[in-house]
Amino acid sequence: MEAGKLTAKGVAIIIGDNNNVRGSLHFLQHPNGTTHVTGRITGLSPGLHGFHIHAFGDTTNGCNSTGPHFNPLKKDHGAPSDDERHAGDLGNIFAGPDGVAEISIRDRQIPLSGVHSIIGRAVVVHADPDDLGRGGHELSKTTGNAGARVACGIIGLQSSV
Ligand SMILES: [Cu+2]
Ligand SMILES: [Zn+2]
Repeated sequence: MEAGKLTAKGVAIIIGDNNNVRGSLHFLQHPNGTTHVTGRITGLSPGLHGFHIHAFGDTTNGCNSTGPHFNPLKKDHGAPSDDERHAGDLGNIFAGPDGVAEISIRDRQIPLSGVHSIIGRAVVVHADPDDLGRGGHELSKTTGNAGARVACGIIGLQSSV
């Protein structure tokens, strides 16, 4: 973000790996450091789906090449409200019976500028609920045991004008 500019904006187009999941997400970083993520994803199975920022904006092998959860502070997986969490841990999104998830998430650990910027990384939607680190599964502290990666998109900078 350039000096004097109050906000930064990002956008990600979400596309499914071998399924009909589609969507778009907008990212708006406020001057106080909070980033607001909004958007709509369709084609999901009803219920909760793990929702994360993964480390790499690389979809050469579909969503599997986006790497692990974005974790610049080397912490364990957790809930968005936890101190012990990956920066990329945004919890779950909820799809209604129609398979549509309306998203509005505010978070302080996903800036669009600076050394921990999420620009150029990926948003990933999972098949299963994220257990927020509390499930007692061997994957709870790394991935929240959220299952397969059903869709993803690379976060790009968007014009602030
Ligand atoms: Cu994930
Ligand atoms: Zn995580």
